[in-house]
Amino acid sequence: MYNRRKFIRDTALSGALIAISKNSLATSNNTNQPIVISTWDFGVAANADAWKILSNNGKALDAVEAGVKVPEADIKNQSVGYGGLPDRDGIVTLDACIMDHLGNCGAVLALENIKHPIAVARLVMEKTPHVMLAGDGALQFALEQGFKKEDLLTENSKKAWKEWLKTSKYEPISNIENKLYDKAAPEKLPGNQYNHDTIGMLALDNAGNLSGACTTSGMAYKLHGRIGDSPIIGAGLYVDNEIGAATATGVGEEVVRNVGSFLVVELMRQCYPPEEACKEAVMRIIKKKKESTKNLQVGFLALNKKGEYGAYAIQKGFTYAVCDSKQQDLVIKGKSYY
Ligand code: SD4
Repeated sequence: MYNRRKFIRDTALSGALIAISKNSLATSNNTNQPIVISTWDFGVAANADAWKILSNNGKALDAVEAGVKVPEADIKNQSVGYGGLPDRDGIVTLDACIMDHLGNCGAVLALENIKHPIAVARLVMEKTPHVMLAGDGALQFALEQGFKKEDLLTENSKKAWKEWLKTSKYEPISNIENKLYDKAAPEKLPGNQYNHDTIGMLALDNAGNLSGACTTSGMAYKLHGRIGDSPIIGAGLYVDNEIGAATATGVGEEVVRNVGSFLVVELMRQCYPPEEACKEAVMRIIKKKKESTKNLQVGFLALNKKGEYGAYAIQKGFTYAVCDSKQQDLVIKGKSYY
């Protein structure tokens, strides 16, 4: 556990030194300027669209919505939005949520046939007195708001699902990123292995406000109706404009059990630097699950009010993308427990 007293003492004695030390526990854009970070390598393209807004003095909320729409619309991305892998019944169901600097939030759960669940989540936040809409109700709301019904199951995803049906073995192999990271070709992986990667995005704008968004097709071949952490405020995403923001990726059940993103933000409130906050949240999972975490992946990503960021995952291979005025396409390998 990061020692708070030590942190305060160190900060008081040598704040400047800590900032430049190799052992510094926070990575920072060091300017308090706008910044956007997001999960995985595909976050680079998403950040680029978010950055168009942030760099024009736009709002973090608009930036994160625009940013995560990129993977949502990407037919090649089989874990978010259009083209996402379906559930065991061959149905693509999408989870998404969004949260702003005022603590407003909106979410859609198990939404079908709408390409941009994040945009619907934002309207739930802005146009209803509710936070979450699920299933048919979410679809009905989306249609009323003018969204078009579309078939989201692409030929590739249908093929992968049919392949999976041959064994129907549901076994999320959660350290799959290791294998991808080791350059295994994703198309060679059996259908049930290439099964997760959510985009979680956190942004700080010129006005010093934070927002976040998280969107996914969830675990591939899940039971119909299964909801992960991604649309659950506090689990897949949390923003507190006084402190910072956090998002999660990986096996959603473990993130929900530990209210992961809220925990990360609360740890930052206790002066944990972002990476240490993410690490402590990962350790909570590891302490409870012990041996069974060997095949489990959960990663957290955090950004604090000062623009400092960090990440930590159970398995190696978790990457995240960072974009600010100095660099637009930086990908960082997150640290990990194993
Ligand atoms: C879920 N957390 O539905 C999502 C999946 C994911 O990286 O993040 N994969 O449980």
